[in-house]
Amino acid sequence: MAVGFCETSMMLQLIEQPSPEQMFHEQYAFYSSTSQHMQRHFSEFARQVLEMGVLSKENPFVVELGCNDGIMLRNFANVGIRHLGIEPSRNVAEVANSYGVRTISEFFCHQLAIDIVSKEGKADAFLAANVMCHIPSIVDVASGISKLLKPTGVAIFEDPYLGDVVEKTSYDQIYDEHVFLFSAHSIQHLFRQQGMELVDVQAQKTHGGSMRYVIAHAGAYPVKDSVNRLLEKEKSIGLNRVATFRKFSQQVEQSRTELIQLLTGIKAEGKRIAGYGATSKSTTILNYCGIGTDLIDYISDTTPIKQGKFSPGMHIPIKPYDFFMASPPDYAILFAWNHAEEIMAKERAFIEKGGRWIVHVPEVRVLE
Ligand code: JHZ
Repeated sequence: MAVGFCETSMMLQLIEQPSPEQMFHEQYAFYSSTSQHMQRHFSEFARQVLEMGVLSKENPFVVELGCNDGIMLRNFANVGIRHLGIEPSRNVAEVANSYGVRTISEFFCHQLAIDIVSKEGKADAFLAANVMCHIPSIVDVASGISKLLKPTGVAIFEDPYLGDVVEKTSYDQIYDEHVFLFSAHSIQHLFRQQGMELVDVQAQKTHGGSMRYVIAHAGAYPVKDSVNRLLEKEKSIGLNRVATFRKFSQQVEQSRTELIQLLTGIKAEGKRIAGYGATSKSTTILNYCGIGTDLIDYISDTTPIKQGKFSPGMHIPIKPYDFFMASPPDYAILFAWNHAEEIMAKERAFIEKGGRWIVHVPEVRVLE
């Protein structure tokens, strides 16, 4: 796995990626609703969309790309708003349908947008969260969005933000599914090609630092100051220059050295280390740092479909949460660091029994 940066599109992206069909299928392992915090985040997201005043009074229509188990669209379905979820991973799409979220299992593209418009009309809002950065054919998707939206419609999506990744050296956001890491610069460039404009940006705390982008047909809405402020900030930290990412790669190497030293030292004292959260992100950490069962005994995860399996590449066993409770390690490395607040709140007993947390973002350390 390797990344490249283009100074024209200002996009940081994977050079190669598995095909979407290899990643998004009927055994997709990530269910968005496993986090209580994310459930609250998406009901708040939906509330904000409802209050923005962009939905038509008559028969509004909201489309969400990659709706997963319906964590966001549920909030529209519950108040009787016409909606459509588009989710290629069939198992999670079935869960969404079971919650009354009308979902089709397809990959979104320009042609699908045309088909939806011909059957259901144009949409008032197009939503996506942690989805757009997964799609290699992003230009085709942007073109589909421009076809799908009404003249007054808006696209609102959020993804892990490149600025946070660079600032926190959270290189674990780079993995097979994350073909892009977006910035305001790259999003503005992408949508201008479709006659659309970035009109607002809102920083989010989720997933270790995300950005919500609001896009509309050019001229439909004024561009908010937030956009220019963020573009200026990105220039000042160099998110539009390749030199920034050369420096970033050195920070990533340094982080790897420190993590291996820390884990090796702990292990040499005869202590047990387990991973907490078999995240996609941890796949990058484990493989890039070469961390296997010599250092980490097992990884605890609450997702049933992951349990009894092994981490990709390094083959560390994934155990159910009960196992962590029954056999707590001396140290737990927080692979789901983006859920730290939620996890720390429920794991007080682990600390009280002498357990300690290891984190690797924004710096490698044992938490005091
Ligand atoms: P989490 C996935 O990435 C994949 P991951 C995807 N590509 C993406 O973009 C983001 O999500 C949105 C478990 N867990 O959210 C559940 C516990 O065991 O960091 C999950 O397997 N106990 C779509 O995998 C994992 O950790 C807990 O208390 O990097 C968290 O995965 C909690 C809160 C989670 O995303």
